[in-house]
Amino acid sequence: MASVTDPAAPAAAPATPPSGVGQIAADAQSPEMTDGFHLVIDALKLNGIDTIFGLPGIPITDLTRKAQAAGLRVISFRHEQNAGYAASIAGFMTQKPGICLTVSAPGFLNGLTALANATTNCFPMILISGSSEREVVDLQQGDYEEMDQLAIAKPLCKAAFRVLHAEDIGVGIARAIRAAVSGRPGGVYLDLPAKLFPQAVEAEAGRKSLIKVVDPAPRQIPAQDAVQRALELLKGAKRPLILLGKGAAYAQADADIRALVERTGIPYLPMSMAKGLLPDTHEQSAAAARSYVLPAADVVMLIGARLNWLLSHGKGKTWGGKGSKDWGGQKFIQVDISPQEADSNVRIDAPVVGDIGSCVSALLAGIGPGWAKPPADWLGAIAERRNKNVAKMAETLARNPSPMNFHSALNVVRDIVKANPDAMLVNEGANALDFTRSIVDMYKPRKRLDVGTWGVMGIGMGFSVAAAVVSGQPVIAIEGDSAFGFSGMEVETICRYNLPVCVVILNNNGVYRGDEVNPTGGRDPSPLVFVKGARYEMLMEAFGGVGVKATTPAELRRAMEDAIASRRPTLVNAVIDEGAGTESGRITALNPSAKKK
Ligand code: ADP
Ligand code: TZD
Repeated sequence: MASVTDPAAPAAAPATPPSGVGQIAADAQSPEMTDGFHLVIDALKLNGIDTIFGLPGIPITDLTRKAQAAGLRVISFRHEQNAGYAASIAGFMTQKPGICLTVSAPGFLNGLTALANATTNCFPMILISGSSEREVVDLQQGDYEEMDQLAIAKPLCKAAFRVLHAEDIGVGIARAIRAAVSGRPGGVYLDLPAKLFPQAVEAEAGRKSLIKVVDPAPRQIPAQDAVQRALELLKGAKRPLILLGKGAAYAQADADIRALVERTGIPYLPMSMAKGLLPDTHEQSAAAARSYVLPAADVVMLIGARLNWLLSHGKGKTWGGKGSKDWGGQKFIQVDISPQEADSNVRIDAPVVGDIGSCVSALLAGIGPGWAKPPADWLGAIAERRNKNVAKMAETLARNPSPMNFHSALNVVRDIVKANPDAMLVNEGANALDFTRSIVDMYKPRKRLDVGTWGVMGIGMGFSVAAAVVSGQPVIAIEGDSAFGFSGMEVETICRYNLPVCVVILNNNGVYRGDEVNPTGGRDPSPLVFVKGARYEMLMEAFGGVGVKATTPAELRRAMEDAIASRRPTLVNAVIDEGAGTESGRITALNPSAKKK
């Protein structure tokens, strides 16, 4: 570090201020120096961070360059939102905070959606954004990309910090890491003003200022009486049910969760991103009998799942309640790291607060070999419905209509995933999401990544890039044509890094479906449709990848098999019936206009 200058350093700074900040190497005798750029990189590396997802520009261009030079993997995107989604899902997959790096104001705002989404989904992520000169921003004097980013980020994330002095970078990164991964994971904002980066610090002082975070996500052991209470409730149940959520997938307590399910013999339902925690073909899976088990169960154990809209708030008709808001009579056990989660929608009779690994192992300890399996009539009733529904689905999947529909296309995807259980599956859309979730079985934990708690469109290509980078496995992205459009430009990123991603667009020419018309007969198309016959595959070809148009299941199968075998970036434009699909997919009931009808 020979020629670092710090514009913030006073002209006549004393030779060696105690902090070591603001020093310029003058001659061979001068102490070795470092600066803000390097301290950020060193702090991340010290804490085991190996990848940054971002987009360069003032003031972080040099940070991306220097990070790559220092051996970090820097994945550079075409839009910050996609970099942010990539970081968040990397956090979900690894339990380490995913890092997204953005420029000031507009870049920051582009990344912020992903940060808020990460917080909502309990994914650990740190959005590091460069920002403009504080003095100018605070006086609102009109700086380049002026914005009070810290204030804007605060309500949308779990924690937000700003570092003004290079000597505080170590503390800033340590706090950000702890906030992201401890307790309920979430998004953290770290504001790094432009002036921070070139600040010079004596290298030795800099090194000493860094913190290697010890035990960033400390185990949280549940209270023994809480575990007992839960076990008693479970023991007395006639029709028990276990609900696994993505918190259970995140916890990486796979073997214990499987043991808990199998030793108790209790039927279970996986939430979308918990699919594969146990193989979807497991005989205790009640997924194919969901609408029967939710209202019929008497005791439900939630493990890392919230009773939010995705579970109809734990009440109403879904749960056997008489009216839309009535309690169905179930007793709930909730295993969660957040003590505030219990009673958020309905009464929780047995909250078990702690990390899922510790909670499940404590529950297992209380479940001896003499544990009685659930009553046979309950298991029999579920099996009967499951078998019936599975047979019905098999019939539908076996049909081969022309043009293709969701089922005949997804029947192919189902086979491909079965043959490649280590592949990652990314999924977004409305019908494309709902049908894939129910048709495509998952066999291993944390392989299915989707729109999550918000049902957000746009995660597709960002998640795909991260899934490939983090896992090294082939990635299959099943996309609605509308959903794909939100992040489609990242096919260039996929080609640039030569990632083994196979994007399949279930193309029905529009949002939900593609056959709506302008009721006035005017020239503008309906707000819900796109260009008919769009050649999405050519987008991938534009950047050197493989593009395939598939109009039959056989063509789709061949294209996907080739993509997996070759590991080449591939986009399959799977043309399906434009009349296939229902408005809003399976959540039509939430759509106010549909209700009015
Ligand atoms: P899903 O959408 O799959 O139902 P949610 O995102 O609603 O799942 O719920 C996940 C829950 O898991 C959150 O309430 C969160 O606090 C909890 N959680 C996340 N990680 C852990 C963990 N390691 N231990 C315990 N609970 C966790
Ligand atoms: N914008 C964002 C960020 N998230 C959203 N969820 C929506 C808009 C609304 N929306 C949905 O909820 S699904 C969807 C939109 C625009 C697209 C559905 O069309 P698709 O899938 O082509 O992706 P299907 O298979 O045709 O239903």
